[in-house]
Amino acid sequence: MLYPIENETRELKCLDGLWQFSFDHSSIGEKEEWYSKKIPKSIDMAVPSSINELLIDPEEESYIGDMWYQKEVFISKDWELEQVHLRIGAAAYHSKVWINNNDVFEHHSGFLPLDCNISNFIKPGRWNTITIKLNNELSWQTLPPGTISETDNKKHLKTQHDFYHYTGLHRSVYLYTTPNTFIEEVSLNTDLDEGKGWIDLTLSPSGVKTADSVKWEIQLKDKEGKVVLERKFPENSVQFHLDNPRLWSPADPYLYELEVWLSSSDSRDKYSLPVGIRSIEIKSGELYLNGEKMYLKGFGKHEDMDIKGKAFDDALALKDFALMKWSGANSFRTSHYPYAEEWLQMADREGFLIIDEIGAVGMLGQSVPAIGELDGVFQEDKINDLSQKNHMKEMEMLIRRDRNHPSVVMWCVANEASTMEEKAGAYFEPIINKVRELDSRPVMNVNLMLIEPEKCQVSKMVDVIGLNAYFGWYSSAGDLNIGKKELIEWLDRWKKAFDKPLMITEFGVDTVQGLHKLPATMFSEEFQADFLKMYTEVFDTRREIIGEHVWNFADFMTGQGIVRVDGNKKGIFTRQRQPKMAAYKLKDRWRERED
Ligand code: GCB
Repeated sequence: MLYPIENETRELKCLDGLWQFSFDHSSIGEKEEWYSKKIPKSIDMAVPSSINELLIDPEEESYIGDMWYQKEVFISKDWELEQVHLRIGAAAYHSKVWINNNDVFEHHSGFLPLDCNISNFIKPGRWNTITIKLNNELSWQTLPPGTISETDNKKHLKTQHDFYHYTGLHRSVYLYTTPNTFIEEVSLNTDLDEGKGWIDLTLSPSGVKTADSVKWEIQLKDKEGKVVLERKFPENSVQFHLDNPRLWSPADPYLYELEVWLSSSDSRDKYSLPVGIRSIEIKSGELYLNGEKMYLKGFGKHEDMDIKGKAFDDALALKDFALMKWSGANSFRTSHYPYAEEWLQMADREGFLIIDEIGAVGMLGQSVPAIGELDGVFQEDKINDLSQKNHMKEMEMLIRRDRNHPSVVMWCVANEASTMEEKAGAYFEPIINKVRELDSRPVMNVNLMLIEPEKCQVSKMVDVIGLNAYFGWYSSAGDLNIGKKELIEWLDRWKKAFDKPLMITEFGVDTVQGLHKLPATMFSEEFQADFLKMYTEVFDTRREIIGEHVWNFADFMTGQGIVRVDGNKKGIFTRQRQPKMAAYKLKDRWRERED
């Protein structure tokens, strides 16, 4: 799960660019062994990118089923003596990989990386073929869930989530090498105690021969490259401390560099990663970073952009961070799935706090808007034991990928699940226990506004209760006076039922940029500004609220439907990242708050 890097012991080759791509409407590719030849009727396809906005034919744009990617890659002769690994940042949603005719790996997560050792299947010094079969069907057992129907030989997907079902190789594809005995995992946890910064480090080697022993060496360097700590040890875990370390925080996102060396009888491997020393805790119902109270200001986001869809793009990410900084935000939630790790790396450097969410969105029996009756879903034929097993597995992968990032301050186990159902408690309990077993960060679950606190089966298990509130929009539409009463009454009930910290994970309204109305009415820029003002005034009177995340940072694409005109328009910025009026109001509010 370590992010691929290059250095004196490792090489890295990026396979981004154009790949060959074919649709497989009748799912015959495997039977016809497409991996053993050039995939038929192929077209050029960009990687990383979603396929959807690159295609003009509506049947292709909304295609559900099997697809194939293929690329010829020259592998250097020098790699003969190394271990060679393939890493795909994200393949949405199911993928199967062949290297030169060999069936190598299967992966079932649309938002977490696929990483496999392909040394036994490559031909160094020659051209090699990488073939990937992708499938974008969802079921009640996938994250997120969805259901498939078929008419006239065409598959249709129905989901309960409110973002476009983009498909493709969404993140970079790499080949990288390691020595034969190599560092497979580095897991670190930092804490503070009386001026000392503690680091717990767990290291895992791979490829160690029996009867061989490995030796570890670590160096912690400051920003100037000066070694501030050095250790040599044979064990796979160690704890050490720094006196008076420079702490990591949004105001000063200071990163040390940790270099880890592994030596065995026949090889040496090195892996380096940035380390931010900080503590995070919930104390007396509030959130503390390095012992100081924090109020989270920021956004629910999406990985979403014109043309490239859900692809990770450095330029877009830089722009988003610049705009979030400008607005005075200090945090965001990876709603509603794990984002590319590059987002977390940037957040570490830029000083943002992240609520890291898994792809468990739409575990409920109806779709947006968030009103109406909820049908049961925690049952044998829908969200069942297999769903729970997959959910747990993805949570584990997420924690293994992201735990070293100082920016990650909380894990979020689901967005808007049907948590009033009796069986929801038994479903979430082992998942939350697993998260706690793997990591010490606070755990959160996000609730839909239809959830009645007194009936919620999950909130008692978490540290922070996430709330999505749209009173004055989905209820009492357009009336902010009644909306305010409903909001206050709902918050009172949550406080009474649990007396736990509340995080407002969503509040916002669809707003058409350039539409102005006096007096303010729905969809106008004035209404968005008034709505956010009313909500934030209420938040300011309530000590139990530990933060506010506006829905959404930017307008984003959704599936077609009668409540969305060219996507969800609740952005404070447009999809092209230009500000609406409310952006300036938020900036004034957030920049003024010291915490
Ligand atoms: C929600 C969902 C979010 C939707 C939003 C909306 O509660 O969590 O995914 O986009 O409402 O705009 O309806």
